[in-house]
Amino acid sequence: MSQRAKLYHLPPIVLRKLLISRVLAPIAILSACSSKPAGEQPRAEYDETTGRLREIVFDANKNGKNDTVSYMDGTRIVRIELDLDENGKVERWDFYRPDGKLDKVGLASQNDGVMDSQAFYTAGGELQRIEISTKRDSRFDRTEFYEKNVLVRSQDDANGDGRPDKWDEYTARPDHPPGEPAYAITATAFDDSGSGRPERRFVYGPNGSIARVEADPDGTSRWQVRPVPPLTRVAAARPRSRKP
Ligand SMILES: [Ca+2]
Ligand SMILES: [Ca+2]
Ligand SMILES: [Ca+2]
Repeated sequence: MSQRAKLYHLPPIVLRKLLISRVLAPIAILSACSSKPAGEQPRAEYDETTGRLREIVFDANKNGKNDTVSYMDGTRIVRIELDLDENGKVERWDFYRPDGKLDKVGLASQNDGVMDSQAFYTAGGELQRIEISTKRDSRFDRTEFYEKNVLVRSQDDANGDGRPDKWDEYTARPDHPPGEPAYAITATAFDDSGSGRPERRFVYGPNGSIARVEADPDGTSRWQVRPVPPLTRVAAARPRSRKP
């Protein structure tokens, strides 16, 4: 699992219980008490016209300073924004579906309020894919696909035209040495002509060597083997470790 995937696989903060036990209940208690405990208190805001609960601000890490905002539609959680290091910049967004299940999690890799990746989950809570804005410009130009929380393939829009033009396939390395990625790239395909589909493919052998070069110029998905170039090691064949 990549470092980024590990981050996303952190259990989403379960704020439904938290909101009830540590936020909504304390708000009700505090409103009935004359003496208040030290530190910032949870705060609820309501829509002026409908009276519906709209926002709850509270102290998730319990250090006396509010750090988290839960945007609400009545009792339903719509989105939670976390600034757990309290630098004034959100570093994580949890988005919820109308049925209450987690939809996606956004992260700011530089803890600056700029969401540069977002992870999507199945209805069962399994990581499905991560979209990454490699230039941090709100365009998500790389997508990683996961099965059972393992990276299996990815696609990149290297030339920025909105369509993928590079595709990688991966295999798990369950016995990877410490500090090395838990996966290795097994093949890389490129769209050379702008057709929007893979046309040339490198299939890698052990240690990143090129086992064969294939071409599919006609888009028939029948890959034809091409001569292997004399230098059989390429930098692109090495497994990459993406730091979030
Ligand atoms: Ca806090
Ligand atoms: Ca922060
Ligand atoms: Ca492209």
